[in-house]
Amino acid sequence: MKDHSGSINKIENKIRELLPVSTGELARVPSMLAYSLEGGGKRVRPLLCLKFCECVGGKEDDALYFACAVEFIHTYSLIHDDLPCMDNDSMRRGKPSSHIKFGEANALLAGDALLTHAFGILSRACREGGVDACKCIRAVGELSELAGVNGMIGGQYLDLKYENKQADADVLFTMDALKTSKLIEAGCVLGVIAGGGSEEDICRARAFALNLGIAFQIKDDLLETDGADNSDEINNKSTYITLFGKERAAELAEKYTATAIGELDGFGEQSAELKDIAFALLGRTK
Ligand code: GRG
Repeated sequence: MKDHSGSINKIENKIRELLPVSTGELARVPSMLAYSLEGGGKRVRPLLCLKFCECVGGKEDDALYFACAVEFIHTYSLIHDDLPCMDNDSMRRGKPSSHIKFGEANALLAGDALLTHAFGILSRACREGGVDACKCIRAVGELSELAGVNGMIGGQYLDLKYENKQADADVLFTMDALKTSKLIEAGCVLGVIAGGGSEEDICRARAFALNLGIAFQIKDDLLETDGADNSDEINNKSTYITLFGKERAAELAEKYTATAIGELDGFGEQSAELKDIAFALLGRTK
């Protein structure tokens, strides 16, 4: 795969630059956000955002604010997902989870702050990033939908609802399509918007993200099954592995990746890097 360290470095630097700043009694609050944001994340969603922007004729830098806003939302979802009332995971991105480090109430606040700040970043894209105001408004609408009740939150609701219950294949697909694909879709669609792509480009990005997200979640479940702490097992969660077994789940991850890659054909040669990223995610080890 092509080396994406240049793009990742841009994302890392912008994330740091966009962190809220506080002093005095509040000085610790931004550092709680920074703790979860910095170090260890693969930056898949923001990278897809930059690459989709390029794919439709924009420059990576045009999509940087949008990319970071999606990563702020993603990081909030991880902090909340790790809480004792959710998945109860004590490690995240190779270090103690936010609630282990700062306590449960502060972790809740850190997640809330990241969520709120993400929408401020979309407005700053216009005010200080030179992004067209109409693109920013469209991005606000897309991100709130995709991260909201009919998006990521809805998926998490189903995930909790089906704890201790076997979900069938249809429920599982819906759950993962919401919980995981929707935020990946946010990265992809916001990239197309930033790059000035057409409505047809946005449709292609959505179809790609749906399939990539399912493949991504199956791979995540496979990695969790092989890891030391399997919170899916502890929480009695339904996954493609509990439903179909490891071998069939791995085949399904391949199938959804191939479908995702196929959805990019309409972009022509411009989508080569995106195809490369989708394929590489299938072979990831974390
Ligand atoms: C509102 C209290 C409250 C909770 C919301 C929305 C939510 C909790 C959780 C979202 C669901 C979730 C965490 C889905 C998992 C998606 C997934 C596979 C995450 C891992 O993503 P990676 O591998 O992580 O990209 P890194 O660390 O590399 O960024």
